[in-house]
Amino acid sequence: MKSPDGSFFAHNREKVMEKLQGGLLVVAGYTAMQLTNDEQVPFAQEATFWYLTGVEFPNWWLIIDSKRRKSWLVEPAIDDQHRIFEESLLLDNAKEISGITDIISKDEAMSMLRTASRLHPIVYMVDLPDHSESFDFTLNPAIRELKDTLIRTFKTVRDFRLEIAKIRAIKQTSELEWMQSAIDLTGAGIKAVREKLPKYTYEYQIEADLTQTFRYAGASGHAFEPIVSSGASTATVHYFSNNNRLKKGGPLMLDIGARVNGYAADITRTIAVGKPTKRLVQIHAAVRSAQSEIIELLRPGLLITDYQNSVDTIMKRHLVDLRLMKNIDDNTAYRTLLPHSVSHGLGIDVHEALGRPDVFLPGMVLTVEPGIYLQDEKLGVRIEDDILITDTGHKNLSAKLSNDL
Ligand SMILES: [Mn+2]
Repeated sequence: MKSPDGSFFAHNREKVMEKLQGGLLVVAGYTAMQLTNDEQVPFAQEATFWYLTGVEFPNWWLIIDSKRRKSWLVEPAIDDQHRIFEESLLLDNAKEISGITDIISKDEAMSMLRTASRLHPIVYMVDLPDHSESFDFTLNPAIRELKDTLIRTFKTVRDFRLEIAKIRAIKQTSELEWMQSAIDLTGAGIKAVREKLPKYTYEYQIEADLTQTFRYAGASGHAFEPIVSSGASTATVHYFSNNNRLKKGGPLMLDIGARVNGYAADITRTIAVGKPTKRLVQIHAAVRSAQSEIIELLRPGLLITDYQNSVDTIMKRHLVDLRLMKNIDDNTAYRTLLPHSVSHGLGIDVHEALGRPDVFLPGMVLTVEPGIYLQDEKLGVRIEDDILITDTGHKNLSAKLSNDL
């Protein structure tokens, strides 16, 4: 399998250039963030910046001038102290990975942008994600800083994020290969856990084995904080402390994804620890059957709103059958029993934007992850697979992995 290389990133820039139609685009890579004292959070690059450059180091910029059909990488100013202490990207390596031969300094970039502003009253950038104001965390400052700089230099700054999301949403053959290997590795990790299940006492032992499986195989690691929840914690959608003792007869939920060649998998299985309780068997059967009904809906051309309505109908029918809802109009109960959405895009970002499409298109990859969460009974079940929309229907990329209890 080929790794992402200069020709892949150059191809992605070509697609962006076509959409820019003569326009100028500046993209910021993320900056490094503090973990504590002088420790740095493990660096993760902004997904679109990576998609267009392959650069996995902080504080770089990319400039694309589609009129001149040319790209520049802008290197960060790194002082001698940092150059000695920290790993940084060598210029030759930056050229090789990105396929961009012109690397300039921030000062050179600024003077180039000032000149360009006479020709281009509009500059495009990749702005912050949708609804970012409603996240209760601090966003990476790199994008805000670039935006402030561009506002001072150009007459108009426009967001190109939606256009790039539309490009990124349709996976190329090579991207699908990388996603499949992330999915296969994640599946292998979950399968190994299932086989070794009687040997585990604590959730963290399972997390440790999954990490070992991923890193040993050369994956960059977990694509997101791994969820290894058991017993009552399964009723929490995003539990991540992974410290509890496993309880016999109860559920074990693994919501896991390896990252391979830049691409994420995202798979959930709910497994019984020992002989399951009747209730667990019942809820698991309902979620599994609902999930397979939902997956069967997926095909190109299906309206997203129709899909969402069908998902709700299917889930509500199962919840009414289980007597967890009195009738299908009880939306308050529905949102408590299933508080998250059933699907999201998948790719470089674990929650990848699909570019707000009206219909599903061939090449899109999304998760299907219905769940039922019973707070009172301290029980949750979720099953999640990764689905590719094909020319004629869909393909479950994680179908090989058993979804038995
Ligand atoms: Mn997911």
